[in-house]
Amino acid sequence: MVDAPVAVIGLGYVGLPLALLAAQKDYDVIGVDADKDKVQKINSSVSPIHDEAIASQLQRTALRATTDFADAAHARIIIICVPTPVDHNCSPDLSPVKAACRGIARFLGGGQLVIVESTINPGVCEEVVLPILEATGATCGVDFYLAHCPERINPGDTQWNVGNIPRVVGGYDAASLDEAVTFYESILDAPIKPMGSLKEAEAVKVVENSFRDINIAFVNELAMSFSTLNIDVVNVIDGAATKPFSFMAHYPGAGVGGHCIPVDPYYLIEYAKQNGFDHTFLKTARKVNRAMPAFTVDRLMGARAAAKVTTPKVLVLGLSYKANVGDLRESPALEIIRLLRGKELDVIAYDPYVGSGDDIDVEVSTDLNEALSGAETVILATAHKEFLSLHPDDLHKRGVRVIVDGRNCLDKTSYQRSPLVYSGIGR
Ligand code: SAJ
Repeated sequence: MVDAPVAVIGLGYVGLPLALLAAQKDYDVIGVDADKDKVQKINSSVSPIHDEAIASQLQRTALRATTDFADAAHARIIIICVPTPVDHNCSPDLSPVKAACRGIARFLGGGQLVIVESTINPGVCEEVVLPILEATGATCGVDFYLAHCPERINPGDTQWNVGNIPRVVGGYDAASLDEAVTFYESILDAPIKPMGSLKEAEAVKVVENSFRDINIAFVNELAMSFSTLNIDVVNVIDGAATKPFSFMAHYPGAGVGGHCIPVDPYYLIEYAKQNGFDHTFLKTARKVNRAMPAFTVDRLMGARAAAKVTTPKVLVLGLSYKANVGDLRESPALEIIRLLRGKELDVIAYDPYVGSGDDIDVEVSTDLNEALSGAETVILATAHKEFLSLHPDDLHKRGVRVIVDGRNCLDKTSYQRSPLVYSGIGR
């Protein structure tokens, strides 16, 4: 057993894999989470998330979970992995991070290393985290150390995982940086890049996700433009991607969801604004991506008119924000449903990873064939692997007359040869 007990605060898609990995590397690990059902599941070796690897590791881990911060008082290394969402005004919400800091502040003073993994904008460690941690009299750099190592978990990714993803680390001071790099070197099989400051490490994550958001916005704008020019944007992107350098393919779709990409740019936008800079480009990209659900619904209304469909029922295939995961956060499908209802249409949904119990106010069918038989109009909003083999003849037999391929993941040619009216996003 490594002589440095670890406490992981927040046992979600970031904290739980990290806690399991540290425990696997012979650290004495306790996880703290506010959700007692999640804690109870973990202590019963049941995975609280759809993840086979997590479920398997839980069968053979010494990790313990608790809802009580006091159970983590003995920890030498404390890692904060709580969510950093935005509120309905797209303003950063640091309340989970603040609550986690308040939970651990009273134990500081024995030279602990506090690491923040949650995605935060530059300045949060020094201007938000530090004051809370020092509020009980402890002094950073003397009584405890502080570092930031932004999480890079990619849900659903079978190649990159918490153990092999390269990381960056920033420290409050040299000792904090050194302690954090040493810890991550002891659990990761991946390069670790020390950054020059906490702010540089904070900036890395919001920059890498803003990079993704603006690139998706670029192809989404192309999709809207090429729809009027009758050019297949997917073929054009694939053509551009044959260039072996200086091009990175992204693809248009029904919108940008999840806990990272549509959220992280706002953390930078807001902090820069507070310091006198207006990120017009980042804001424009966000505006383009947020317009995609409406663009998708417009494609649907045009296709219905072309097919002279007047029946009100619409089937939405896919509710989660990303293919082959069951995560509804910021999912474009939910905005699409809201817009469809605004047009007096009746919506039913089917998602193999989401059930009616997932706190969602739409009728969710449990059977794909049954769902397909009930609607003349279909929108594919998430490219789950179960949908990729849908054949137009099968849909036509079930009475489907219109399909909008919101992720351009179906075989356009076969659909265009069928009696169905097919519409993609930019093709
Ligand atoms: N999307 C597009 N077009 C694209 C790529 C994505 O419309 O070309 C949409 C997706 O449908 C989804 C949203 O954007 O609604 C986000 O998709 P994502 O693939 O970026 O998935 P996330 O949100 O899980 O992003 C994570 C991020 N990882 C971390 O923040 C640690 C992100 O940095 C990764 O780049 C991303 O995974 C990834 O590459 O898969």
